[in-house]
Amino acid sequence: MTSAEQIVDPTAHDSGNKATDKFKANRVSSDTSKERANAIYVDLLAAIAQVAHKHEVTYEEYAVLKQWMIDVGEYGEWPLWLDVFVEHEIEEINYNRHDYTGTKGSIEGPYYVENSPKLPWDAEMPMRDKDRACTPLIFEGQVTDLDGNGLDGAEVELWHADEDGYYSQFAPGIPEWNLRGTIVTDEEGRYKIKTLQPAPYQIPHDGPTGWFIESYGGHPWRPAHLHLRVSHPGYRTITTQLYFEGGEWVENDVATAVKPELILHPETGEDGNHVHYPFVLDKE
Ligand code: MBD
Ligand code: FE
Repeated sequence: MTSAEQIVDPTAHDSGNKATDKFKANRVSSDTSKERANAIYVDLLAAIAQVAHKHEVTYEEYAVLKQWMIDVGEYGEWPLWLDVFVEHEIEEINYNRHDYTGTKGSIEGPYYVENSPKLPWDAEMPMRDKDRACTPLIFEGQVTDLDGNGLDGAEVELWHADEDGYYSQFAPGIPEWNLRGTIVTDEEGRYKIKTLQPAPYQIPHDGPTGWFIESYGGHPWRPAHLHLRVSHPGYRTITTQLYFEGGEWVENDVATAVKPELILHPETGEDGNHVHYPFVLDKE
């Protein structure tokens, strides 16, 4: 593509490949032993065998699966498909593994970017005039420890989609850090962020993840949501999402990432919608 070409609609191919490129930039590893890997893979293969036998999968269906997996890779949609359909299980398992009593987490999803611009505790998110014309959302609260002491200098990283459902850095034509910021709490741990009211969100569905959903008669919708990562040295970092009471798809999220504790109760004011949320961090 030349720089003179204008992309009007971001495609699944485009956002998928951006998510894949971002993911690949950090090579990951884990200290899984050979014994543990063996146990996991034996069970994984047994689960596949069980499903194949149960449904007497045909050769045509097997070929379609092979083709589809190749397509998911070529469209760069593995981060999308895995985070929509698998990440919530991993998140739950790893939350239950510890006896945390602080704020609950949720999945990160495919569109987190680290090192977003630092903002003071009372700030407006980076946004365009187009975003400023939407219903404002004033989101405030306090970051505390388990005893309720405010945490000075905690970082509240916030990212969310614009009114069209696009995330900066994953859709073309949006300023790099649009609707992404790292708010630093004041000495009492407070934060107050002005952003826009997000809308229900359709995951990219014009590629293999969308074909997959279409094939079984599902839907590609997520409820309107804010993504957050809240951290302070010495405390457990929380990755979470917040939703809006009564919002469409809150009861039926394609990514299965809603928990009752993560639902905000908006109050409508003259200057926009107001929501409060406390973040309670467990010690590391
Ligand atoms: C999103 O915005 C998202 O939050 C998840 C979990 C999956 C796809 C897109
Ligand atoms: Fe999202």
